[in-house]
Amino acid sequence: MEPFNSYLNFNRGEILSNCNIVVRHLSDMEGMYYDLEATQKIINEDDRVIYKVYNIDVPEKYGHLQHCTSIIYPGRVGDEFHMTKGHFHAQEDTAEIYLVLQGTGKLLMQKKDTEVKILDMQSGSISYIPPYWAHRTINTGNKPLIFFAVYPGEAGHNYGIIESKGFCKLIIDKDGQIKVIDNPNY
Ligand code: PAN
Ligand code: ZN
Repeated sequence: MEPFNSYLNFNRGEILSNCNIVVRHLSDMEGMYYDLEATQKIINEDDRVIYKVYNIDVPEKYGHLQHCTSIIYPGRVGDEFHMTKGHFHAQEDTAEIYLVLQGTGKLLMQKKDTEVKILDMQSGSISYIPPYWAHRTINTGNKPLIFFAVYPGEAGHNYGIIESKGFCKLIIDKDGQIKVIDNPNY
């Protein structure tokens, strides 16, 4: 394989070449926000885009490095802030690095024994997600949250555990304050 460049628009988070784009509407995340009524209402109204991922095309193999940007648009579903689905890596012993370019948010991580860690995300923050930690990103601000991620080629994504159980914590807007609460459905 030959070396190559890609180009990132720092303000918009878009990558202009060698890329595939994943667009997640709210309907792609049904059941992941705890307010099911608010979810259904929004899906019926405009099924808004919650986030996009610009993935640079690299072989999903040991030795390579996957890299991408994620853009989480600001907003809430009920009182829960816009967020990614969240996942474990299919190869659980693989880590990841997130570098925030713009916006503010939280990085919610959880191990299988339900130990939880939440890190702040802001422009310039570099978060290290060690092996074995599931991870979800939450936009708690009023601008897009844009971050660049790098992880091992073979990591893969396991969404199933999070799709069925969620995380044990939720991050919500309570009267204009960012609050971490227990997930009532966990
Ligand atoms: C990130 C995420 C991205 C979207 O690139 O894949 O932010 O989140 P979901 O994959 O949970 O929908 C990453 O952690 N890759 O491994
Ligand atoms: Zn990941």
